[in-house]
Amino acid sequence: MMDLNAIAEFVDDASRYAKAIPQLSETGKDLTLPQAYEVQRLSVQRRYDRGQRQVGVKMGFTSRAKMIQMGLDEMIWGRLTNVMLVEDGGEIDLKNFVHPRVEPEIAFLLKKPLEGIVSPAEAMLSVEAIAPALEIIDSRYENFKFNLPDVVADNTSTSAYVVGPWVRPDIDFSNLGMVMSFDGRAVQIGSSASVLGHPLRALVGAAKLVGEDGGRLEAGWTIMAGGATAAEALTSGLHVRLEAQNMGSVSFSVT
Ligand code: 0L1
Ligand code: MG
Repeated sequence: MMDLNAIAEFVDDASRYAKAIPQLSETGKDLTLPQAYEVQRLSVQRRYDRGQRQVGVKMGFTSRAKMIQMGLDEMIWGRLTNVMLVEDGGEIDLKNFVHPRVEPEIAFLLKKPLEGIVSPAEAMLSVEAIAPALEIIDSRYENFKFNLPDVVADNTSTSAYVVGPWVRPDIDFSNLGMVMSFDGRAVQIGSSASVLGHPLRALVGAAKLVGEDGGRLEAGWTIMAGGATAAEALTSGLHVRLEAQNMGSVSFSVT
């Protein structure tokens, strides 16, 4: 019998103390996907017990670019807590991370709860605003290597996120250019259409997957649609900026 509580403590400590751990699946802890989501729930519960609260959900592997980069092709989700939010223009400190990477995303702000099987049009009715966003992923596994249950147990690598100015969702955001730059040099260029053909489909997927888990997306939450391009490694001193067509920009620095 696998002790899921012990594994939850193991992955939570790795993230809390920014210490790389061996892949679960390589060290005799081969989880099923439902067990991996249970480990994620238990590990994030440890964060809640330390005073953090859930403020949203992030989707993973919603673009071909991300699937190819990590060699996995199933949509996954993780939990965002309040301490993960970095203010736009703010700083992150490398010492709080193992080997962070950054990827460009679209974020949704919900005004109404959303749950279960919904159409894109129904999902849209719950959206208060959209924003360009950057997710800082930091797999706790050595060499950023994992299989699907490993990454799910590790709260899908999420570690921090930055959200730009919220804009009304009545613009057509199905195919907007996204340019992520490091110190003014473009390092990834993509389109919001890389996210499942339309980022709204990531919100539909979030409602479905979280619903299957017995939960729902809450009003006031932020839903991250998933990386539109491959992620790029962060190093000290970088200034990272995402410019999203018709939406504005978002940035942060690394110290
Ligand atoms: O947005 C994403 O696709 C993040 C996936 C999380 C897993 C990872 O790439 O570490
Ligand atoms: Mg992401």
